Amino acid sequence: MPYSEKILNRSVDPATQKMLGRAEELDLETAWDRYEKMLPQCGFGELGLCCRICNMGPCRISPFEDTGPQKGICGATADIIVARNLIRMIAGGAAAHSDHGRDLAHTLLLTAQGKSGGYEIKDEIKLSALAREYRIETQGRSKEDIGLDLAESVYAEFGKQEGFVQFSRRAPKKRVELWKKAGIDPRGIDREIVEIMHRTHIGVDNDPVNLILQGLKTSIADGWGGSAIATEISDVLFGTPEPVRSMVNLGVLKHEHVNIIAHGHEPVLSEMIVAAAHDPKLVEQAKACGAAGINVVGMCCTGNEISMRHGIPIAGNFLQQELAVITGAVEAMIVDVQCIMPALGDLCECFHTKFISTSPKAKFPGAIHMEFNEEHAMEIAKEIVGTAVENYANRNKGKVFIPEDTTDCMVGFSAEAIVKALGGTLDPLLDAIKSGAIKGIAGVVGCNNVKIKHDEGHVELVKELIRNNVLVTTTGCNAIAVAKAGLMLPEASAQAGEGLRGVCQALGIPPVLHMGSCVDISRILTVCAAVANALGVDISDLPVAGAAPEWMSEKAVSIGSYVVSSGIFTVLGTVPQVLGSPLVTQILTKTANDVVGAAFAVETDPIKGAGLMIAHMDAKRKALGI
Ligand code: SF4
Ligand code: WCC
Ligand code: FE2
Repeated sequence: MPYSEKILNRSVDPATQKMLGRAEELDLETAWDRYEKMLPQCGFGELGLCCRICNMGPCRISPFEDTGPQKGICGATADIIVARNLIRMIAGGAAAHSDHGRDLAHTLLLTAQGKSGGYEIKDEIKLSALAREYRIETQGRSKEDIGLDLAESVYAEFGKQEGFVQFSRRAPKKRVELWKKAGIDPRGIDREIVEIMHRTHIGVDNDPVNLILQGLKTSIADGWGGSAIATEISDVLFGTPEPVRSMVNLGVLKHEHVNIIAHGHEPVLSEMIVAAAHDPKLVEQAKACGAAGINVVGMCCTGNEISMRHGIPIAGNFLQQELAVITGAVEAMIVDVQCIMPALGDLCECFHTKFISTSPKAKFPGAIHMEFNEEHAMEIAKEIVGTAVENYANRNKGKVFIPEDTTDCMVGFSAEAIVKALGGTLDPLLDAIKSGAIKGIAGVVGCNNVKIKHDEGHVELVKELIRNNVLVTTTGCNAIAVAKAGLMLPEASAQAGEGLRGVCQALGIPPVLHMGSCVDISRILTVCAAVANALGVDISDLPVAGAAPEWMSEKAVSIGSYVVSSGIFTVLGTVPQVLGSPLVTQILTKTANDVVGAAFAVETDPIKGAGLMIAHMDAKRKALGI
């Protein structure tokens, strides 16, 4: 079926195009329609020039000197307002990732105490490695005893008042010294987030540079702290990912099965849903209802988590969540936290789909709340799956429309798995970088955003990078976009430049390595730190670059900030709300180089964005003399 110009402009993904056509047929509204109704978006907001921090406001600064106020009622200038708004976004993002990490620490604590319902410590090698980092005794101790000490140690990172966050010491010495010198070495995770909220209260910190430095400090507490804890403790509890085959896109939903989508972020819930779906009684019950079985699939980062640990298929990325419901084939959309559209409530009411919220932190209009807790995890997971199974009888088969599209992919390249694929040491990778077979390493991450054609920014940028012999690592919704485009298969090395192709063929790996969910960007940092340490240089000396071609969330703002703070040049594909302050824009795109040895660039054209990254890598190679 040929699609309207409108649909073709919304997404490059064929399954998404089909579902947008279906949504039109059924007269159902999606995020794209709501975006169109929102236009024109507020110009003050777009520039970051609106302040509602106190009740004398809202205040807005005119971008043109002669046409309106240049100061808020308290006297705050555009620079102050933009800087405050920006770092409040960092606080939101860092809080989200770090709370995710905290939940994992909590689950490990309960598991070590024997109080959790169904979890166990799966990766003892990782447990011991982390214990060593914290100088926890491992000799002759049970995994539960070690786990208890580790849980208490990582838990303590959140409320720490002085000192430093342990995992940040994985960074090269030079990097840590630089953070200390700039005053941005975080003392504790929660402390830095709280300090942002304090400093941005009316009448506290009114120096844009000082504000931004606190933003960077907090973001480091996220990337090297909260996110790293989320990643590492997930590995301890659920296993460190290893390469596994999986499938992506809406075609993973099945006509004859009970379809359950696990959407959100934390593996604590989704791991149990996956396990519960194998329960023989529930499978039997599904069959008694006329279904062929139970089909659990993931969405957004939950999708990444269960896919890389179990090969569970991923239904789609952020902008596909509504479309999944519109297939009419979903018995339950189970959610925990983050990136879940409240629009799902009304939409699910147009179908038989049960929208099930599970976290005490995240309730939604139109959702049934089945609260999850770690103590009774398995029991509750079975109850949730049971609800989905019962709902199969309510599916209206005449209303089902599942696009056939699926793509195979290979996922699960943890840092450990990469080293393993390299034969046990980083040397083959270092040699390939030195010889120029691999020009550099890119981390391409982040969301979807209705402001940019869905998946196009992701796919085009990544294709251009691999064509130019850049090895790409990816997480989050970028990973899902790129997997849908078929780039996460060893065969995709045919699309890579000659050097990268040779390396991929020799190792049997794809040119784009799936490293996990958004918190797993900490894995990318770990790899960069290991490469820098092996070469005896700082991360900022390496031919590496980051990109977030379609970013939208506050988490992405925190991510971009810690990636730059770690010394990695980063290209943003959607324009951040900071252009109202030439000073803040200048700090982010130029001055940051003098402080942390890296900066941001904004480039909405993905090919040009890739070009900036490649030019950066060439310059770094030259400086290294390779
Ligand atoms: Fe206006 Fe200042 Fe209050 Fe912001 S803090 S709303 S700029 S008076
Ligand atoms: Ni991470 Fe962005 Fe996806 Fe949400 S799941 S939409 S923050 S990239
Ligand atoms: Fe995510």
